[in-house]
Amino acid sequence: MSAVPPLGTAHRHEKGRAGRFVTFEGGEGAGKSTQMRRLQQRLAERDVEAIATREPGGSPHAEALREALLGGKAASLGPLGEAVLFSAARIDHLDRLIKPALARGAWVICDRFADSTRAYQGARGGVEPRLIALLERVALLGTTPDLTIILDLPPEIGLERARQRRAPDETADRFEREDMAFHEGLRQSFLDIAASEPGRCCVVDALAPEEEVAQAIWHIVEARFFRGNAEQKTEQASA
Ligand code: Z5A
Repeated sequence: MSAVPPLGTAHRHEKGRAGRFVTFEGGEGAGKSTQMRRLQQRLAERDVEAIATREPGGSPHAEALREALLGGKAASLGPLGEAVLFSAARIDHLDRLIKPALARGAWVICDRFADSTRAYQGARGGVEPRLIALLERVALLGTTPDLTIILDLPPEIGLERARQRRAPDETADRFEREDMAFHEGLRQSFLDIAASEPGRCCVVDALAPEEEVAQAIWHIVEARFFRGNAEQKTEQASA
């Protein structure tokens, strides 16, 4: 069997794909949803259509699986069973929302993606890396993120932020209920992923105030996707 390509290096600009695919990763309450909204707004100011979506979920079948996964009904399957369900949800999400949007030139900004399976079910859940890599390859079939922002902060702060945001009648989900050692390990797992794929992943300090985090993310996005265009246009104009 051939080696599984790491996420972010395989077929990044496959045929028919014109938009950009940006994913947000990190622990609970790191500010992913908040920063996705802000990025979407910055892109809109540049007349870029950006679709914000999430995992697990983002399409009707995947949202149904989300309920089972986060409600804890799927926990009895064990981490490998859960990884398979997260991947099944991902396939539907890719087919129904992500791939069509990218093909028509829209950007897709996604709250969690395959790195979460690597971190939660793989590194923390103990599913063998080669099985996680295989599931990833089958689910993604080459649709890999152009950029992954990893929001990093101490887990006790993220969990507290998530707790404060919860409505009074809402309970912590299956993963939020894990112990602090799990969440510490998770943070390290995301940092390890970033270190292993520096071309795709950028770590951003999520402890900073919201505005500062948004600025840091915008600098990364601008440098990666817009500065080249501006330079190209200047070169063309002066040629
Ligand atoms: N999971 C998995 O195991 N395997 C997989 O393959 C996938 C997922 C895809 C999805 O949970 C769960 O599924 C997740 C992993 C697992 N585990 N859990 N739990 P989710 O979608 O329900 O939740 P989440 O992804 O963990 O995100 P979150 O808790 O909703 O947080 P967030 O989106 O990162 O943060 P936020 O909502 O933007 O901000 C939280 C609060 O902090 C809010 O009140 C903000 O106003 C505040 N905030 C945000 N930024 C700041 C700053 N900079 N300073 C101060 N306060 C801030």
